[in-house]
Amino acid sequence: TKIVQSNLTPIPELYVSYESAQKLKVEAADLVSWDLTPRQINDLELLMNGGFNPLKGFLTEEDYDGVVENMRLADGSLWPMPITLDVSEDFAAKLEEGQDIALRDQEGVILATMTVTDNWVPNKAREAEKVFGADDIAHPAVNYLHNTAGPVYLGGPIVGIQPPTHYDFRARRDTPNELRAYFRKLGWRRIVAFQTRNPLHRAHQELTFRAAKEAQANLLIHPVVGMTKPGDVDHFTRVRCYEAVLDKYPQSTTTMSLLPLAMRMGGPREAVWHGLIRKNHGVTHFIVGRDHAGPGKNSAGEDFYGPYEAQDLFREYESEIGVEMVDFKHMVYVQERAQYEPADEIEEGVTVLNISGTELRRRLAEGLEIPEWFSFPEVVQELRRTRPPRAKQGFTVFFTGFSGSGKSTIANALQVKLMEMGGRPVTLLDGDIVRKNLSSELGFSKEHRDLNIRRIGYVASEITKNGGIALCAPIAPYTATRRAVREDIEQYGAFVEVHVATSIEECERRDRKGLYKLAREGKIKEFTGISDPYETPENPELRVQTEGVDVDNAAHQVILKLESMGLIAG
Ligand code: PPS
Repeated sequence: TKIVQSNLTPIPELYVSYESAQKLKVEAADLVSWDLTPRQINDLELLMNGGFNPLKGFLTEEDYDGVVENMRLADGSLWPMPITLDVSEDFAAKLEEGQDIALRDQEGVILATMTVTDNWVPNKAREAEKVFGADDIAHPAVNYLHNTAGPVYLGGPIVGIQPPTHYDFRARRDTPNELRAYFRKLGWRRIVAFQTRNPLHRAHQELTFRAAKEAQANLLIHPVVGMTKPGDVDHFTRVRCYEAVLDKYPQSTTTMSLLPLAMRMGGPREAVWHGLIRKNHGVTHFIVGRDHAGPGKNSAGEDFYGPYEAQDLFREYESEIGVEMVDFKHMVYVQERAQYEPADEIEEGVTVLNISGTELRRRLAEGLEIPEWFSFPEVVQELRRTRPPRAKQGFTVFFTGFSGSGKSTIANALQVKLMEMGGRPVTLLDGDIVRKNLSSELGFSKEHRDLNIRRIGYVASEITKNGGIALCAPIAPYTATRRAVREDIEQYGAFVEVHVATSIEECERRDRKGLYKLAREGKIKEFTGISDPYETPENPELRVQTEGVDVDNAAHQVILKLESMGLIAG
């Protein structure tokens, strides 16, 4: 393929002039406002600064259909990822066709206005199937689509007023045009970009440097600092790691810039999307690896995409993307020669060393050695600062089960046992206590139960983040809500779901509070297990039976689980 030198000219942005922006800000005070979600803020930033060129706003229905069906906008241009403004039904219902709305950040600062030309209810199952390959919520973007994104999409052109504010790493952030200008200034004509959402270790440094040499190009490390996969190392830590690795490249061959992209983990389609975004940022080459932007395993435990599907799709569209693909060489460490070499160039009989991502996390979690051949000491030091060994991190134990199943009793016993051990503060967020304090205004509708659980999850995530132990003991009858809480907490520490599996018959037989009787008589409505659903956890970290088991033993089972997970020192 012939790659056309493209960074010599600026690309179109959606911002108006400073004067118009000042005027618009005042006029927009009268407009109906939408408060953007974190993902929408990421999308909007790249829409406005030209990172998503040729898009001129959030997709219209016609563009969306084309993108979902065959990766093309209505005008035929290649675009693989739906960039949609998802909103609530209530918000969508109050809009008229052609109405201007103000798009605001989470503090209420106006970033843009949008003319709403399209307002529709998308077929999310179809979007999941076509864009991500399966309607399976084990896929982070499909989960987002069904459980976070609003039910209605708005589409229409954007008028950019100002970019979202960032207080972190400002000097490391560049718009597409700023990067293009930088490349022009340095006389860089061939630039290979490396996309990443992970800390860089020696193998990455080797492979990126080799890719640059092979392409006879300069290197742009282009990490994503917007939304990435739940559970990833936070971008603050990663950027400090990247800065350490940057010093390892020969001077003036390599630069780094932070990209405020919200990833979808969409594998092949995502690779094509990444290529288009990098093209807009003025690069000529792009590294696509094995399992590029892979979402992990599906609910059947299999990979969502083949390991080289992303490379294949990229290759197919390479000339249209306008960026040449450099395929990732899988680099491995050869002990005899004390250096990294491409796996496919190694003869038989040599000793190849490797530490997988899982093994690295294990060593960090347990405070074990991480050898210098694997990663740079500066990087390891940063990772250790952020990820102290598990026995020093905060965590949450989340009990779920029917009313009267024994959740609170076991949680109380556990709290005392943990306090006896000492080391970390313990907070018990019992169902009844929470309902008295945090959630006193709530009832037992699905909506109210979800709100209640999300509040508990929020408090538990703060406790976990700050190195404490949170014990939660609500009924928490809905799988999706429990999963959302898990995601909130796993950013900061372990989430240990304990299903207290006392059967509904046994709970009713015990009827400690006399509530089952009232529920049977219809005096309490929406009673879990009697007149309201309970979705049994399928894969809890632990399931405890309480029939014929005393409380002390049940709490001890949890302690053993915590020990086996490395959360308390044995
Ligand atoms: S939920 O679904 O997780 O928000 O419920 P939770 O906050 O744990 O509250 C459950 C306690 O409230 C009492 N109670 C009811 N439970 C279920 N359904 C209905 N309709 C209901 N009305 C009152 C009940 O005592 C629960 O306490 P526990 O400790 O679970 O027995």
